[in-house]
Amino acid sequence: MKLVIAVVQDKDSNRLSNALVKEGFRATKLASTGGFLKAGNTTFMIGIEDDRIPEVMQVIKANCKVRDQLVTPVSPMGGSTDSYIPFPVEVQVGGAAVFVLQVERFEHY
Ligand code: 2BA
Repeated sequence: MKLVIAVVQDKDSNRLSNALVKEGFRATKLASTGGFLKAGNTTFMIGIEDDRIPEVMQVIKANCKVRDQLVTPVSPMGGSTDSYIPFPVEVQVGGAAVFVLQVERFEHY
C-alpha cells in the first residue's frame, strides 16, 4: 500500500476531491500553507493499493492547473534596504506537488 500526499491549489481542491470520489479513491483533505508564498493551499492524503498509483496520478494531473502568481518579495534579495522598491515577480504554482510514500501498515477499524 502507498500513501499519496498531494499539495494542490485551493482553486483545484473541490474539483479534485469530486474526481477522487467519483473514481473510487478515499482521501483526506487538510488545509495547508505554502512555505514560500505563505498562502493557503490544500493537502490531500490518499491511501491506495500500489497498482492504482498510475490511475490516481492521472486524476490529480487532470484536475490541477498550473497558474502564474505575482509575489512581492518582502525584502531585497541582497544589499541594502535604503533604495529598495518592492518589485513583483511571477512564480509558477502547481499543478500539484505529489509525494508517494510506502505504507508499512494500515488498519481500519
Ligand atoms: P509555496 O511554498 O508557497 O510555493 C509556491 C510556488 O513558489 C512554488 O510552486 C514554486 O513555483 C515557487 N517557489 C517555492 N519555493 C521557492 C523558492 N525557494 N525560490 C523560488 N521559487 C519558489 P510549486 O512548486 O508548484 O509548489 C506549490 C506548493 O506545493 C508550495 O507552496 C508548497 O506548499 C508545496 N510544495 C512544493 N514543493 C514542496 C516540497 N519539496 N516539499 C514540501 N512542500 C512542497
